[in-house]
Amino acid sequence: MAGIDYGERIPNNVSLGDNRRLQRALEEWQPKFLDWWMSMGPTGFQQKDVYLRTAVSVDAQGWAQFDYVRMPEYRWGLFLAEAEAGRTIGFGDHLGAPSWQEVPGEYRGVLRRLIVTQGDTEPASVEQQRHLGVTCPSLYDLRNLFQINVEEGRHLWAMVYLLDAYFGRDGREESEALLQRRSGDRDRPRILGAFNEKTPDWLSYLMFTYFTDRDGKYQLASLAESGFDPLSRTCRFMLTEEAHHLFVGETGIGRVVQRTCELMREGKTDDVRRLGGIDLETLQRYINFHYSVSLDLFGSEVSTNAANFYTMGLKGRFEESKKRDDHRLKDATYTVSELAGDRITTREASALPALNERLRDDYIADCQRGVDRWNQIIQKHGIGFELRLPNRGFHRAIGLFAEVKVSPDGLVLSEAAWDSNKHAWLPTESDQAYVESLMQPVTERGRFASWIAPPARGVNSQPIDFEYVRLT
Ligand code: BYC
Repeated sequence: MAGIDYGERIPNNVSLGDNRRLQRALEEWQPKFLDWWMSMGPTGFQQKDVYLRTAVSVDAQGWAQFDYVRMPEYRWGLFLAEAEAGRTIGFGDHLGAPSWQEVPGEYRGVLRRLIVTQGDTEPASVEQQRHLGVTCPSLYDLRNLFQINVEEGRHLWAMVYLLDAYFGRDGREESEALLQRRSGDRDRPRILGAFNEKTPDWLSYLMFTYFTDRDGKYQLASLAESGFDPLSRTCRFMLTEEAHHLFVGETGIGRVVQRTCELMREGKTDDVRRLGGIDLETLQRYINFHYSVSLDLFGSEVSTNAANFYTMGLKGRFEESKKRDDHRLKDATYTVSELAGDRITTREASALPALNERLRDDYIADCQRGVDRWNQIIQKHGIGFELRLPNRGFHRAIGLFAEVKVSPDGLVLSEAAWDSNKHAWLPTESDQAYVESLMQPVTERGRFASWIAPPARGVNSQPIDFEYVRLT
């Protein structure tokens, strides 16, 4: 990349053109990223023109430029939200001190671990989604998939920027390792559980963008509060992109619900599988699965790691600055779940180690809002069915509930009771086979697969039948 115009090739607002050390690190990393993108990124469409949004600056005009781009030529940029003059640390032991512009030496390892964990999820999701393009339900959906994929790639760049610019040699090693772990690989798995699950079909993908990307929103918002200013600014800009991913999930599942209801009404039947739709019971089982694996992403209910991240000033609460308390929480308490025999109860715990649970509570309330909107669609069709979030203890692998079996209604069950009921609560092999059978590509402009309604509007004021991906 010697002699290149960095502003053109790698749009940025981090003065990349003046930073030789960072240039050298990226010169080494960028070709490896491209190799990873070509071998682990979207299969089959790398040479197609896709109508994509590219961020070329952080202001209102520059952050969302739309044009046809081939994905390997996407300009992955490095952006931080504008600096806030005089920003101070908003919580923990360093409350009120100037925010750090360099890595605080005593917290170096912990901070690096947080950044690596965040960074690891980004390429993981691209790997999980790489085979979806060939079974797209429409050109509109195909384009949205690729938009998300390139932006997850950019979010990886964002974390690699922090590692390369602020952590020296060990940061560069971590940047490489981010390209070496693989989702679902037995020997080199991705760090967090949900990112090693398969995303084999478009229903799973829409659920993932609703539930798992929403964990991203809450984790990024907590990191955006960080006393380490470059992390805060990076995450603030990432959140602007994240909104589109959540939109794809919420409207996507809403469109599936809409289509199912239309088929139920038109066919005067609950058996929409006969008509090429996805029945509401199957949707409920997919919700149960994706919601529960996403709840695990918040970690244990009581976690000294979480307390330390906060006390050190590295990771705050969701909307920390809007909260009216002492922002230190040494004497505060918070309600967490507890197992009392076969019942789930609550108890007051110290607030600091309960921070994961608090963030999970914020997340749960947000998840419920979308479910309510899907239920409104069902109600409008006069159908007596309600989608629900299962109890937080259902199907968990991390924390208090990992050791027990809990029904969607929150009853602690024997292994036998769980085994005889789980097929009613989680996607079965036959559900998966049915959903897979629906995954036939629809690539004609303006047409949509049988199981999903068209969106209310197109991308960037384009019509719904716009050629979002040029396949010829
Ligand atoms: N799977 O004290 P604990 C996104 C580990 S998503 C596997 O309970 P802690 C995106 C944990 O690492 C947002 N392991 O948890 C979405 C720890 O291991 P060590 C990603 C897990 O540390 C869609 C041990 O268990 N960002 O952006 O308080 C598409 C004890 O853990 C899991 C972040 O997560 C799990 N689910 O909290 C694309 C933010 N849970 O350290 C992108 C950064 C826990 O003892 N990460 N463990 O070896 C964090 O803040 C924290 O690491 C966690 C865990 C909240 C994840």
